[in-house]
Amino acid sequence: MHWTAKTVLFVLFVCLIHDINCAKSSSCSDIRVVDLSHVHGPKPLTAPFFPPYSFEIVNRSISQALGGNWFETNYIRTSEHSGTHIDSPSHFYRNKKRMHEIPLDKLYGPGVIIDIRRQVSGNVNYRVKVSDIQRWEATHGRIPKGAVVLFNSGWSSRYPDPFKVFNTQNTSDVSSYEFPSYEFKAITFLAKFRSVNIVGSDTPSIGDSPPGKVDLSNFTFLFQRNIPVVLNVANLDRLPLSGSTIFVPAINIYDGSGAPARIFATVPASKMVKKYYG
Ligand SMILES: *[C@@H]1O[C@H](CO)[C@@H](O)[C@H](O)[C@H]1NC(C)=O
Ligand SMILES: *[C@@H]1O[C@H](CO)[C@@H](O)[C@H](O)[C@H]1NC(C)=O
Ligand SMILES: CC(=O)N[C@H]1CO[C@H](CO)[C@@H](O)[C@@H]1O
Repeated sequence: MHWTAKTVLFVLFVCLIHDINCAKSSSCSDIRVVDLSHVHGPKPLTAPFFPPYSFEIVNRSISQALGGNWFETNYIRTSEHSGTHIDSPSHFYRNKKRMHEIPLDKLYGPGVIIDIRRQVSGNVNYRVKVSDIQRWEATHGRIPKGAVVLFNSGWSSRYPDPFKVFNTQNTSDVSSYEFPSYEFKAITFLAKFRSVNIVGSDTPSIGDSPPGKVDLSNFTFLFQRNIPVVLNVANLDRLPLSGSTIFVPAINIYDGSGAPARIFATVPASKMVKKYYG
């Protein structure tokens, strides 16, 4: 059978009605959306060695040139690596993918949330271990291919105060920073044995620097394999530990080494965390 114009129109009509009903009741697909990003500004957190953010109002008035209409435009200047953002593999690895080279199908995936809030309450320098990941798998099953793996250390409540987020008295001294991260073995486990799409956290970096030193070698292991990283992710306690889908819609910056991103998750209503939506 081949499709006549009438059949095609009928199918389009049915789809349209379906979409209208979904929009009205917001229950037909039973999907909730959770924002995983901090607002970008007025002072998006960034490391002191990046240029500061600026937001300039260009037009905010009636414009005679545009027919007497209200007209608003601004000019922003932002580090790619500020606020809730993605680091492209090129950020710390020569000749690896820049923003516009990351395929869109690598910028989303099943959400895997490793909850380390309890461990971190006793040790701000806690490092996610392979055993933390294995514990997740014992409950939720093997990490799905293409997953977005994020740890929740509770750190996002410190955002955007740089002294609290970097957890130091001297934000200019990068070697004094102390916050949770991943153990190297956990990173290699995810990159080599679980073919994840993205690794990240609610902290400003996932480097594993020993106290008083700067060592990014663990972090770069991901970039060497063209796995991007997302940082300063928000609201992870609103997600179930498994069952969400996480999207990283970052601006497709030509030659970019990263970009702020309105990261969000979709979650089946039945899996929403009860204390927020019960
Ligand atoms: C926007 O503001 C600039 C700077 O004040 C002005 O030169 C320009 O004419 C404005 N543009 C429009 C379309 O009104
Ligand atoms: C903060 O750290 C920077 C860089 O290490 C150093 O130059 C500066 O003296 C430090 N400031 C204080 C108050 O210790
Ligand atoms: C491969 C690699 O460079 N691993 C490093 C990860 O971080 C730890 C702690 O700093 C280092 O000891 C490893 O050499």
